[in-house]
Amino acid sequence: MSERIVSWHPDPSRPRYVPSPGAVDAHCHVFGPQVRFPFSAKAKYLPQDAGPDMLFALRDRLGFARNVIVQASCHGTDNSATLNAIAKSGGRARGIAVVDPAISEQGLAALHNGGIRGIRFNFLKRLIDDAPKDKFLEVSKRLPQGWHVVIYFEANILEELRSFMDAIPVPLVIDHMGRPDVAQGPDGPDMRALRRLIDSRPDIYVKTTCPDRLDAAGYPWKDFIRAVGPLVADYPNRVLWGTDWPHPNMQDAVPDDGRLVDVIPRIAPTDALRRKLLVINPMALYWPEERDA
Ligand code: 0GY
Repeated sequence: MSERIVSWHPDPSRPRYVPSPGAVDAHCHVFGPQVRFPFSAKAKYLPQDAGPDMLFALRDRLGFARNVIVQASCHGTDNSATLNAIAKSGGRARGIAVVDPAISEQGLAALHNGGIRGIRFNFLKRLIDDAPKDKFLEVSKRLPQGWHVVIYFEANILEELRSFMDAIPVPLVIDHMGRPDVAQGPDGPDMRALRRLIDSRPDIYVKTTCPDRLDAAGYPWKDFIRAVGPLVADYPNRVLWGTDWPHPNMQDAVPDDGRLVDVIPRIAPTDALRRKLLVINPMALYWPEERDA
């Protein structure tokens, strides 16, 4: 693997929808810059640099106030690039780390001080070599106070992961809703399985993200909107939203971030729903001290 890929739009449109004041982009990443933060030897893709300055310029262009930066698989378990971006954000970013499950208490405390508020378990075989459930469970039991676990999996292994997820003793956030087949519609088997999962405990959140990844019919992502709108309406306290910028591995179908933002009012048609999706729910997970102040 030698070619460094570009998966983000060079000039995203300005969205028509203006996000609620204080809106949080709760799923995005940074790549590098590689000279300071080299990619992992195990990386399954090598992106061009997409560092904090680019991310924050996009945040401002799209009308968001804050970011939650999720450690991307290409950086392995070295969270330095994510921590660097958080440090540069002036308090307007927090993050999700990927850790070696054997990480020490001091290592976890250092991540907390750097603005990390959870860890991610990635079950996508095309992105990681192994996902040891027993070790993941062990580390999930000794996370700092207030942290949660983010899980990335595809719909075909949801049932297989149920007992593992049930045993995680902190809140769970599901990346991209566990990648349901949105073409099945709002009552299709994938969305029903997702609803059963959400119903199974009060502290599961789902990211209603990535129409570009999930809707095979492409823009204007009608299947995504049809499947996800009812989910937001039925679970307004359990949903998050994010751009997924810089859209890892989407180099063959790079989405326009402005169009992604314009999906928000389609899946959350009232101001009250949008405030939950973009402000209240992510603030509770990532900046709870501001909510409690
Ligand atoms: C995403 C999705 C992907 C990649 C990663 O960590 C990653 O590399 O999450 C993907 O390729 O589906 O959320 O960014």
